[in-house]
Amino acid sequence: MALSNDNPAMVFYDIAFRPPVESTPAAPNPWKARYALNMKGVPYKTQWVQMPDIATVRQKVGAPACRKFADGTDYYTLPMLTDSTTNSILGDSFDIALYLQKQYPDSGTGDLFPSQTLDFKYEHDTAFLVPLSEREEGEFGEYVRFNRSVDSVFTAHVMLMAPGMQFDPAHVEAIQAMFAKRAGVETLPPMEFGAEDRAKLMVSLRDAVADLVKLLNRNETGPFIQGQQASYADCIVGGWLRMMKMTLPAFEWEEVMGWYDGTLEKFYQGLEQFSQVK
Ligand SMILES: N[C@@H](CCC(=O)N[C@@H](CS)C(=O)NCC(=O)O)C(=O)O
Repeated sequence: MALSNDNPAMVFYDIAFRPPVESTPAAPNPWKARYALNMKGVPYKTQWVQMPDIATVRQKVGAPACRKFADGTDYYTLPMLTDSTTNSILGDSFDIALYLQKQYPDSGTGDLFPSQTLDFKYEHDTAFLVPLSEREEGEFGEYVRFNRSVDSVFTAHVMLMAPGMQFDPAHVEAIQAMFAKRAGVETLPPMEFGAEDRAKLMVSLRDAVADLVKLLNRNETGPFIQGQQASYADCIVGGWLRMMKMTLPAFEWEEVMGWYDGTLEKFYQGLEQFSQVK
């Protein structure tokens, strides 16, 4: 079939959650890439993948795993982007954004990696978790470090989000079996924990993002870190806020939106224009 707007050269692979899948994407790293694709305004279509199928789909496309489990075995993840015009396969959200910037330097909102100071640091013992975003710092070191810190702060509070992930009922058993196997147990214990523990974790997250909020407030001309100019740094934060929006109970999400005089709400609303699911 010839390439067209209905059959674009770029295919973006995201994790399928509860149907209708277009209304429920909840994974933060795919969201970072979706924001970047939409900022660039380039044609692409989404291929939805059930979690237990990610490894097979990546292997079929020829994308090596970009994460490892603690025992050293491959951990296949999404997002992934393929571009048939350049025969490219990108298997990591950061690589997708770099690729889009290289291929389409002036499209859409322009430079995804403008030079800027991203001085939010979060260090936490997340050794119990498999690292999400290990990579060489290279040319865009400021963005790499920022990605790592933002991933860490939200990952350290992921227990607020994990119980709210809603999978396709047709696949939920297979998904739970996969998680149990990873944890080395027969059956997963219930993930819910008490209201008091959740409330404590909410306070912990609110305090942990104080410096991130300062960064969001630094330029008063607009909702983004650089004011009116959106960049990949905004996609990184937006990806995690999206996950929270999709998984927290409504009253907790409202609370988050109200933190720090609504800074996070203003930021989140600013990103709405780049949130189309295509
Ligand atoms: N460094 C990778 C991390 C990707 C990643 O961890 N993706 C998660 C979703 S946010 C995933 O695919 N998880 C699948 C699983 O746990 O089976 C990236 O930035 O793309």
